[in-house]
Amino acid sequence: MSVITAYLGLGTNLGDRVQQLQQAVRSLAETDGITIAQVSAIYQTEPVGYVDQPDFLNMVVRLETKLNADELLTVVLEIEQKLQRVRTIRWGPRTIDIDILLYGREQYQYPHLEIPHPRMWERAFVLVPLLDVMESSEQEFWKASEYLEKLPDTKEVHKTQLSI
Ligand code: GSY
Repeated sequence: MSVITAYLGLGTNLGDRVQQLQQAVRSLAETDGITIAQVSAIYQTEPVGYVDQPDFLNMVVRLETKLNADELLTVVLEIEQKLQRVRTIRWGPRTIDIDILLYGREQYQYPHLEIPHPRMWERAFVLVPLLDVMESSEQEFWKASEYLEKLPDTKEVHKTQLSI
């Protein structure tokens, strides 16, 4: 069975945000078939999309997994549910959001799962933490820095001293 490197984006802007990030990463680490390789810094970020909501904390996790992409999605959805994800409005506040950003170099376009995540290349709150943990071969493959350089809003992404 092959081991794949995957990158997950985590975001939260309701409740105890650091604790929710902590619990999400701990749950991932405790899952059979997943090994956490690296976690990014935690960034405080201005909301994108629906702007009338609290600031988010965002981070990215690099992991090694024996799970296929569908199994990984199931794990992510279970963790979101366990953390009692609340989402009242589309694009609105949420206790935790976990997105599969990249799964190896695979590309999937299914109704329930799109990888790479369809909006990740336009979002500084994803790309800045992603570059903290992304292997250089993958940065080159995906041209991640080039996407980041084209973004106007990186100043709204502030590195914090928070840790999980
Ligand atoms: O896509 C994740 C949820 N989300 C976020 C987020 O995580 N961070 C920021 N800064 N804005 C966001 N808007 C949405 S929706």
